[in-house]
Amino acid sequence: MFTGRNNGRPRRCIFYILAFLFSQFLFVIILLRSESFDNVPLSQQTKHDNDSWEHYLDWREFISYTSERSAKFYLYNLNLSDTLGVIRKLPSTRHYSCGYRPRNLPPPSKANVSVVISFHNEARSMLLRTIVSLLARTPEDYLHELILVDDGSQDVTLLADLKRWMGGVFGASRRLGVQFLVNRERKGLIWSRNRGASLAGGHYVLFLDSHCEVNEGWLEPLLERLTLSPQLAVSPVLDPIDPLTLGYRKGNELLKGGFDWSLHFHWLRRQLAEKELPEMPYKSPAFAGGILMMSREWFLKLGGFNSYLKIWGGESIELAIKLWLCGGQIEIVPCSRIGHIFRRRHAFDFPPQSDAQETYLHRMLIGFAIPHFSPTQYSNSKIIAESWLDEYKNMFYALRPAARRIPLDYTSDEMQQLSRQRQCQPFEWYLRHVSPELRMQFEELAATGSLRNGDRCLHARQKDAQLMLASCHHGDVTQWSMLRSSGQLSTQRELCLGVASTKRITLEPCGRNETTRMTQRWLRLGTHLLHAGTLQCLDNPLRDRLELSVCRPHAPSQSFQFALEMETHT
Ligand code: LR7
Ligand code: MN
Repeated sequence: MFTGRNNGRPRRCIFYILAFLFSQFLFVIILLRSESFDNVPLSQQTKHDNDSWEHYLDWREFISYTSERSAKFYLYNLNLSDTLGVIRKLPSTRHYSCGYRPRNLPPPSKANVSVVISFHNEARSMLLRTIVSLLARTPEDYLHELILVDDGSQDVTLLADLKRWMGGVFGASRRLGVQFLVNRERKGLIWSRNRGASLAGGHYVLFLDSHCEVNEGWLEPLLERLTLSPQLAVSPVLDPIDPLTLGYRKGNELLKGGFDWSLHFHWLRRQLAEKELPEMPYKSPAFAGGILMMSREWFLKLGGFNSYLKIWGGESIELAIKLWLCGGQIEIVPCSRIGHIFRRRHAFDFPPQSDAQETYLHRMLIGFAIPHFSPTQYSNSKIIAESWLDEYKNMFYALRPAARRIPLDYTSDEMQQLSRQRQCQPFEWYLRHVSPELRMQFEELAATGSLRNGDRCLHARQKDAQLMLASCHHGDVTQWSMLRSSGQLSTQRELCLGVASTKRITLEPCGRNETTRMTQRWLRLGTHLLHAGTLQCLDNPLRDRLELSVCRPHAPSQSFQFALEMETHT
C-alpha cells in the first residue's frame, strides 16, 4: 500500500508538470496570435526578417478600416497597395560596392535620428509600409524616434488605430519613442514638419513623405557623411515607385537638384570629374525634393523651414538656399536609396483662400497646368525671392509678374536678421559657387518677361500653342526668354518663335541643331526683332495679325519691348 501511494506521487507530479508546460505552450500561442502586440518587446518587432512583421502586426485589419476606397482619391493603385503586404523585398538599386564598404560610424549615443513624417489623406497600407520599411531596415540603436503628424486627414480614426497597434509596444520598450501628433485642421506639410522637428529629441532629423519605402542600408551612408561635417545636409537618391504598378525602379545618381529663376525645382545633369565614381556622394545646389536629413540643432539654428511658407511647396528650395548661403552644404548620397511614389499631380486640393487676390491667382494658375505648381507655391516663391534673392529677385518678378500683385503679410526682416546673425553670403555667392547652371541661365539671357507691342503682349495660348496678342495684364500671359548665343526666343515650356517656309510665324519646339536654330534665330535692333534667316522684322500690322515685313525703323507695329532687359556681362 505504502509502495503504491509512494509510486502515485511522482506520476501526479509528472502530470502537473506536463499540464503546466501545456498551459504555458497554449499561452505563448495565444500571445503570438494576439491582435494587440502590447507585450511583445520591440527587439522582436524590429527583426530584420519580413515574416516577423507579418506575424505580429495584424495589418490586414488595420488597413481594412481605410474609409475612402477610390484610387482616384490617392492617385495610386490602392488595391495593389493593400495586397502588397506591409513590407516587401525591394531590388537593390545602389552600386554593389555600397554594401560591403566599411563605414566609419559614431556610436548611436552620438548620432541617432528622429524621423518626421507628416501626412494628409494617405492610404493606410501605404503609410504602414512607409513606417514598417523604416523600422525593419534601420539599425535599432540609431533610430531615436518616429514622429507622425496627421495633417487633418479625412480618415479621423487613423491615428488612434495606428496608436492602438503600435503605441503599447513602442511605449513599453523605451528603445524607440513614437510621437503621434494631429492637426485637426489641416496646417500643411511645412508647418507640420517644423512642429515635428521642434519636438524631436534625436541628434539628426529626417523628413520623409508618407508614401516611401526605405531600401536596405539607407541610413548608414547618410550618417557617415553627416558626422564628417555638422553643417552638412544630405538626401538619398530617390528611387521612383510607379503609382499604377507600384514597381520599384532605380533612381538616377547622375542628377542633382536645382531650380530656375521662377523658383521651380529641376533635376540637373551632373558631370563626373575624372576619377569620380557615380556612387560617391556629390554636392547639389538643392535637395532631391523634400526628403532630407541634417543635424536637428543646425536645422533649428537656421529657423527650420520658413514658417511663412504655406501648405506645400518651396520649403526645400528655401532651406537649400539658406543652408548654402549661411555656411552649410548639401550632398546627395547614392549609396542611400529611398523609394518614393511620384504622382503626376497633387492628390489633394488646396484649402480655399479667403483673400480675393490669392483666389484670383489660384484660378488663373490652374490654367498654367504646370505639374506640381500650386497657388501657395506661387506666394511661397515670392517669399523666397524676397528673403534671399537680393536684387536678383527682379529676375523672378520678370518671369512671374503676377507675383508682384500678391499681397503678403510678410516682411523679409526676420530673414535679414538671420542672415546677419549667421553671417550669410549674398545670393551672388550662390550663383558663383553653388549653381553655375542658374548663373548661366542668367548670363545667357539678353532679355526676359512679357513681350509688349503697344498695349498688348505676345502670347502663346496654353491649350493649342496658338500665337496671339493678349492683354498684358492677363495673369498667365507668356513670359519669353531671349537667349544671347542662339538668338532663340523661347517660352517657359521650351517652345521657340520660328518662321515656316511660307514666312508664317510659328511656335515650335526649341531646336538644338544648326538648321532649326537658324529658323529660330532673332537679332535685336533697338526694340525691333529681326529674323536672321529672312532679314525681316516681326510686325503686328493689324489687331491679331503677326507677320514678317520689311524693317521700318520707327514703325510702332514693329516695336516689341521685354519686361526686363539684362545688362551685358563681360
Ligand atoms: O497639406 C499637406 N500636408 C501634408 O502633410 C500636403 C501634403 N502633406 C504630406 C503628404 O501626405 C506627403 O507625405 O506631405 C508630403 C509631401 O507631399 P506630396 O507627396 O503630395 O508632394 P510631392 O511628393 O510632390 O512633394 C515634394 O515637394 C514637397 C513640397 O512641399 C515636399 O518637399 C515633399 O517632401 C517633396 N517630395 C519629395 O521630395 C519626394 C521626391 C519628389 C521630387 C522631386
Ligand atoms: Mn511625395
